[in-house]
Amino acid sequence: PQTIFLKDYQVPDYLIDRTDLTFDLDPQATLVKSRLQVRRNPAADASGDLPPLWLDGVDLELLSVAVDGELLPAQRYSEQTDGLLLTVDKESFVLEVQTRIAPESNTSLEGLYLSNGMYCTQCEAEGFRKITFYPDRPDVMSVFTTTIVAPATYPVLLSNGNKIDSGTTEDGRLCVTWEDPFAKPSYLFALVAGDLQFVEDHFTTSSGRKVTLQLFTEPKNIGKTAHAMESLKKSMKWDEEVYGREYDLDIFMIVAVDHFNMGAMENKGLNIFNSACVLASPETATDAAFQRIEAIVAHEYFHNWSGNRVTCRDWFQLSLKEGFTVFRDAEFSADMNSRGVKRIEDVTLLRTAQFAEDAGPMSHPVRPDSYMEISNFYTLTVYEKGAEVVRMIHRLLGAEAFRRGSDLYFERHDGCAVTCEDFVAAMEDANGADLTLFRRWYSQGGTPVLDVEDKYDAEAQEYHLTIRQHTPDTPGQTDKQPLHMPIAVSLLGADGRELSLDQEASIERVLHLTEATQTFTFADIPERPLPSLLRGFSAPVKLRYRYTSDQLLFLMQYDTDSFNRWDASQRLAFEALEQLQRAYRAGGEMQAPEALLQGLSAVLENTQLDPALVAKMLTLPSPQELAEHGDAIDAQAIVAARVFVRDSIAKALASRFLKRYQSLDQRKPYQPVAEDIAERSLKNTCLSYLCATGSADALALAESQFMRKENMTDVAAALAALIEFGPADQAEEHLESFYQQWQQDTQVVETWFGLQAGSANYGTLGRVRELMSHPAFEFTNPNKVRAVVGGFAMRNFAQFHQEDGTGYEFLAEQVIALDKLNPQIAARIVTPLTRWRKYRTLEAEQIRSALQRVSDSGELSRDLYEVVSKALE
Ligand code: B3K
Ligand code: ZN
Repeated sequence: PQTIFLKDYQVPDYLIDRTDLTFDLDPQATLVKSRLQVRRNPAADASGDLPPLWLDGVDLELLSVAVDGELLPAQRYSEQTDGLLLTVDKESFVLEVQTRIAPESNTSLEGLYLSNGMYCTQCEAEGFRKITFYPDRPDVMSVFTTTIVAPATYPVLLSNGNKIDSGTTEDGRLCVTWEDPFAKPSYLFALVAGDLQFVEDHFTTSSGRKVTLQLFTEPKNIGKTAHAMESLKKSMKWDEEVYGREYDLDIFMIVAVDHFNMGAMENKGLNIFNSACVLASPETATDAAFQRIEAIVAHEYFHNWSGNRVTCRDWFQLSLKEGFTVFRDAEFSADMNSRGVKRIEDVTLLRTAQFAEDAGPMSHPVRPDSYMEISNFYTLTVYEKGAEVVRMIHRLLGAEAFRRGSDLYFERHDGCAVTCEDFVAAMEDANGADLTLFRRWYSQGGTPVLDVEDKYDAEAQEYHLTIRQHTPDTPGQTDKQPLHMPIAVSLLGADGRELSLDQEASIERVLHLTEATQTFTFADIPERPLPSLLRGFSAPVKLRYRYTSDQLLFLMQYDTDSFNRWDASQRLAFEALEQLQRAYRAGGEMQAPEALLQGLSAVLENTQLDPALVAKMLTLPSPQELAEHGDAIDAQAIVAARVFVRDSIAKALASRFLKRYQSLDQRKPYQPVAEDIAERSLKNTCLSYLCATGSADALALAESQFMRKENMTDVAAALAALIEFGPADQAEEHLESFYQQWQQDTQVVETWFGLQAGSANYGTLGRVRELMSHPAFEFTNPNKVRAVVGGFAMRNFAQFHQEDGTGYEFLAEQVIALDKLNPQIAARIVTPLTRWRKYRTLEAEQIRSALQRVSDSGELSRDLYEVVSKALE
């Protein structure tokens, strides 16, 4: 496969002013007629003859090509494996192309495909070329009309924009035409056809436009739509209030689809969602699912401006829309729920998975320089680190200035396809700011490491902080430059209060770090302070400062920044876990982590603290996060150390866990609101620790909670505890009864699969293989593959890393099989095998050889080839 470089970007030779599509739907032979108004791009190089017109096209059967109504003779075009090349003899013309496609055979879930008999599309990034021949690139923006013809068994026929016509053909088929007045790139095109039901609501925008909101599902799921609809209305309101962004069409539709490669897609006016990311009811969905739905509905809605009205010039700029939109949805979720807890969750993901990506073979900057397959670059770096980059701009400029910048960005570039540079320039121009150095965040990859030292000068009453930054080499990038970043700092006095830092008595200062080494001085500091550094995780870095255990305990007790308060608990836990890993490897005795136990005990007693924050502080870093921290990883040592610490906490704090569990077990009607979610999260954290002791009383509590069936959050938490810590025969019974109750519900069955495959105790390789032959398992459904194969390989560290290496072999086998059906999913799920260099020799060799087996298995898709070849390099 070819590598594509950002430096080779050229503007398109031709533009498409109008795109008229007609679909005659059939599972094996859908006829697609396209009529394109083509025009020479005035911005393209005008010297010489008219260049040929290139149209991307993959897996299409070409039926005919006509220009201005005349069928084109074969010598005027040539069909190639990935497109069509036409000779051109005029500046503008109408091109008509007819193709045939087979949605039923499309298992890649890209382009037009069938999910449970429903037609749907996924075009981002390059799926439209599987529908018809087209300049399938985001800088070609066109006004679309779409006509859909289908048998009467598909009463719902949807596409982008407004419905302008509907009727019946002579032979009794249904026919509907949609028109989208906003010019858009092909990746935002969507079509849905099925026997669907919908719920409807309305939203009136700030300027008085009444927007119809519709959410479509298969009939069996219609009762699970309320939460997404509420989330949509909240998002619409929030985007008006916080960003001044109004919705721009008369209708906004969401469709739930069971077979989907990712979470959802922001197609103009017609968002398509993975069912798991939109459907919820208290009986079937956990709190985490409710919150995820709210966030994803918001994310896709926010794309209407940050993505659709202003889109990307090319796919290297993907973070322009994704980083910004993730930042927007994170702020929305923070406003709707607990801000501190949301930040902790996001940073945990970043530290666990994005840092690992940054340190792995696929490492790339927020704006990559090259790719083989763009689908592989919908990454944590582009999304989450990209959002951190936007967050830093927000921090450096301040909220008001940031808003001025975003206003200018939307105004300047409305209707255009632009670059990350344009975004930064708007932020600068609106504020007279200078982000010259800051731009390096877009081009330089890797996770910066900050080393902080401090000095207190009692005589001068001055406190000095010296920060040294360096970013390690990453594939293809060495000798990194210093980055510009905001470091938010407070200084705590001996009484635990923040010291005043200036005349206005500010308690926090944002330092602008721009150099490799820089010293910051705080004047009028009357005592030696304890620094609270990088508050709110103000930059996506690894910060090292030699805190003593006592200092961390102090921060856990007094820091008013909830992120740093939590982070202090994590630092203590890391220290303990790392020490215990060393003891395990040396065959020495494991000592209970006294400081951590002391800190957690105080936290658990503190009823003033947000219970969700307490739950987070009680949660140990995951094995995956511990692995990211280490090198020459010994997987068994990680597992052993973590189990030891968990059991030490469970034993030492058992009576406190019980007290807290009982006080929180209030049996109120379920509501997915922040306060209740917080209580349930602490209650279930307590339950899990209680059960970890293996005591019969504790397991009885879990059993009773499981039997009461009050809501899925409590049921799933109880079931997880029972299968992790309870006797095997009882676990089997509970799993069986759970399945019997919920077998008709796809989302719950996915939860059930995931619970088992991800269980350290229960999810053995043998069990995982059994799950894969369960009648409810479907290899062509990404959610089920993610639940079972992903649950095992990505969330079940203990079993996946069994010493005989069979876990790795199993994953290789699944990846090879998946690649034939769905390359995008294969290329994602192979990730754990690509990290082999991080492990000590034994595991590294086993993992590498599994990866080699994938590489040797025959011709790989471009997606999988890119990931595997880079990992073996
Ligand atoms: N923009 C889509 C992602 C498409 C991924 C294509 N492989 C969802 C989102 O970020 O909102
Ligand atoms: Zn997005």
